Amino acid sequence: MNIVVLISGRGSNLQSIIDKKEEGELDITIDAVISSVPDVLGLQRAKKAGISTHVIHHEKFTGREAFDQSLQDCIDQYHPQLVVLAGFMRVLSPAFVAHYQGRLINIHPALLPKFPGLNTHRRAIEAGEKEHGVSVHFVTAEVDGGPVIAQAKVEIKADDTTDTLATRVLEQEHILYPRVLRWFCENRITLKKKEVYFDNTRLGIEGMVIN
Ligand code: NHR
Ligand code: GAR
Repeated sequence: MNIVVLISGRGSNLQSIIDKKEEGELDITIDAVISSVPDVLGLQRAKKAGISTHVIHHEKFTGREAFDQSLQDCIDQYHPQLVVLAGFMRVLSPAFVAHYQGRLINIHPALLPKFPGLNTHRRAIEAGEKEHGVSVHFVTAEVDGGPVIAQAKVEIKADDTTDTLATRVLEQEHILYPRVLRWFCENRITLKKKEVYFDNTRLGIEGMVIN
């Protein structure tokens, strides 16, 4: 399976995918890594793994449409089967999302539909949640509102800070995203009428819960 990965920063999720591929546990080709921000660590990680990189710097565009069009043109030269958002920080326009319907996924650090958007760890602690975690979902026009494919859960401890919680969630992210990609490779995941199917069984709103 050919994928293109979109990033905006550190790229630790990208690294987890590269590592599983290099361990021979993930039968994918990463055609390219595209960053919306220049000079980020994720670009170095990609180059180190011999992957083509592009920077499409969002600040250089006057509107979201122009940025999204440039991103789409860059992606489409590779004809990927799946486009993978991994710490990608720009909201994508409805036209962009429609173009990749069923083949655009994101990893979001919360148990969706709880805590869409930013600063999820702080918000989960402040809300007094007992558990938190990470979701992989299909991207739709509604930000972090697309159908969930899978989740991993993390207990929130009384002494957790945003940082300690983020660290434990990130550990789960690095397990969950490669696993979901593997399911895609095995053709086990499909999107039909806004619902996710795993081996032809329709999943609930949590998707597959791996822990
Ligand atoms: N685009 C669409 N249409 N739908 C989704 O579900 C998307 C998306 C783009 C990105 C990732 C998401 C996350 O996992 C994602 C999902 C950035 C923002 C945001 O508000 C929100 C959600 C996500 C990513 N970004 C600000 C913006 O104005 C910029 C913030 C910044 O640059 O630091 O685009 O959390
Ligand atoms: C991850 O925690 C990811 O879930 C989150 O940002 C981090 C990126 O880390 N994504 C978002 O918040 C998307 N808006 P990484 O660059 O090291 O993979």
